[in-house]
Amino acid sequence: MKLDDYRLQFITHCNERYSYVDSARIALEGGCRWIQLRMKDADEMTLEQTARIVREMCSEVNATFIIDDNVPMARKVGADGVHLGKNDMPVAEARKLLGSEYIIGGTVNTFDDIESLHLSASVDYLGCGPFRFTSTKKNLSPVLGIAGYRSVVAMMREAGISIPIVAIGGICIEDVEPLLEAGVDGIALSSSVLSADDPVEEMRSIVAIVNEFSE
Ligand code: TZP
Ligand code: MG
Repeated sequence: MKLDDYRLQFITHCNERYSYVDSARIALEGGCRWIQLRMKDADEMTLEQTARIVREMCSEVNATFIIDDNVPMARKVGADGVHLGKNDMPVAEARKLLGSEYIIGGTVNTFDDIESLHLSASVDYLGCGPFRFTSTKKNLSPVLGIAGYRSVVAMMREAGISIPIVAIGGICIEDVEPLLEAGVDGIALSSSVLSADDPVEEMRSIVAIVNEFSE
């Protein structure tokens, strides 16, 4: 993917109003073109069924589709890639299995994490967070805030590391511009869209902010 393709990722979730599939549909309808299917507690069969549906939905609009954690599932359903957390399969091992065509994202919280990923593996983008507290993820690392991203981005530039960095965790529409101004390449979010009165419209507004910033 080129840098502009890493600007905005929607992470699927479910709540009282929406299923995982609904959440992906909302994001796509709102113009987001990068979906991560994240179903932490799902069994393999449910994950596969959902992944096949979301794969199809993404293909219809030319959106990128990646799956959290599960490398074999990404291959099985023809996803475009995976997102790997710190306790998942190591990025280097995933790269061996997937080859160079798949997108691999890795979770980082600090510049040290970024340096070690950079040295040890060919990762396509970094999911760096959390920006602020979020209940979407359990066992959250310390929050970075805007200042945290500024400093991580500065250290990356200093070290000549140019992997796209995507901010994640508790991000609302008001945070998008300040985060991009702080130097991150992209934004990943979930609950602020799903909890909006009109989630499709919320996604549309976020897409517009991101596009305006990229121009
Ligand atoms: N990793 C760090 S925070 C997070 C993940 C998957 C959840 C992001 O979702 P939300 O609802 O936008 O905080
Ligand atoms: Mg994970």
